[in-house]
Amino acid sequence: MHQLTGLLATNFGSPSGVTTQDHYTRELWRLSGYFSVPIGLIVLGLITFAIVRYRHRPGEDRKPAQFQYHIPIEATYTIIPLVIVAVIFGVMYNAENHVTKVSAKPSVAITVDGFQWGWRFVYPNGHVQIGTGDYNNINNNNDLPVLVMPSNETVQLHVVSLDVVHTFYVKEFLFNRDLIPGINNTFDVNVTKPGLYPGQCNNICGEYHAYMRFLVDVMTPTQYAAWYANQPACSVTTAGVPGIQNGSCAAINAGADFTGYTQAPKG
Ligand SMILES: [Cu+2]
Repeated sequence: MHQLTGLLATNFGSPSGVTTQDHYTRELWRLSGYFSVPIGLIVLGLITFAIVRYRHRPGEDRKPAQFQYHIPIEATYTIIPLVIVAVIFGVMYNAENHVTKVSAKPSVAITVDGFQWGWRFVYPNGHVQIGTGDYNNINNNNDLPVLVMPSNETVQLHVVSLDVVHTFYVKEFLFNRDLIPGINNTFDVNVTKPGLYPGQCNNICGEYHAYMRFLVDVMTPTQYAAWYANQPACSVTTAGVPGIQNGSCAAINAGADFTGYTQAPKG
C-alpha cells in the first residue's frame, strides 16, 4: 500500500517547483502520466502477447480468421481516448488560466531583456543587473547575470527581446516564456522558497545560445528591500565585477551595457 501511494505521488521526473504557479503545471503533467503510463503498458503488453501467442510456427500455414469490423471494440477505442483528451484539455485550460494570470498590482516589476547572447534585468529605478561580455567562463557561474527578486511576493516579469526570439526558462519555476521581437510578454511569479535557481535561454537563438545562462537569486522580502535600497538609480551591476558602476539613464536606455556582447566569444 505504501509503495502504491509512493507511485501515485510521483512527479514523473518533474522538479518539485518553488512557485505558487507551478502547482498547476505539475498536476497537469502528473495527470497525463496517470493516463499515459497505463496506456503504454497495456499497448506494449498486447503487442508482446500477440507476437508470442500468434507467432508463426513451422507447419502451420493457415490464414488467420478475417474480420471486417467489430463495432463494440471500435466504439470503445474511440470513446475512451476522447474522454481522456477532454479531461486533459479541461485541466490544461484551468492550469493555463492560473499560470498566465497577471496581477494589476505586482509588488515588484522587472524588465527582462534578452539579446544575443545574454540577459539584462532592469529594475523600476533604472538599476541594471547584467553578466560579463567575457565568455571565458562558460562553465563558471560567477559571470552570469543575476535576477534578484523577493520571495512570497508577486513579481511581474516583462520579457523583451532586443534581437531574435529567446526564451526565459527557470527549471524550478516549471515555466518558460518566449521573448519575441515586437511582442512584449508579461507574467507573474510568486516564489515561495528563497534560494539560487539556475535559468537559461530555452530556444536555439544563434551560435552562442548555450552562453545565455543566468541565475535567479530569490531573497526574503526584508533582504530584497535592503538589497534594492543599495542599488542607485540607473546604476549597473556586472556579475563578477566588484562594486556597482554608476551609469547614466540615457546610456542604459541606449543599451550601452550590452552592446559589447554582440561579438563572438573570446578564447
Ligand atoms: Cu537566446
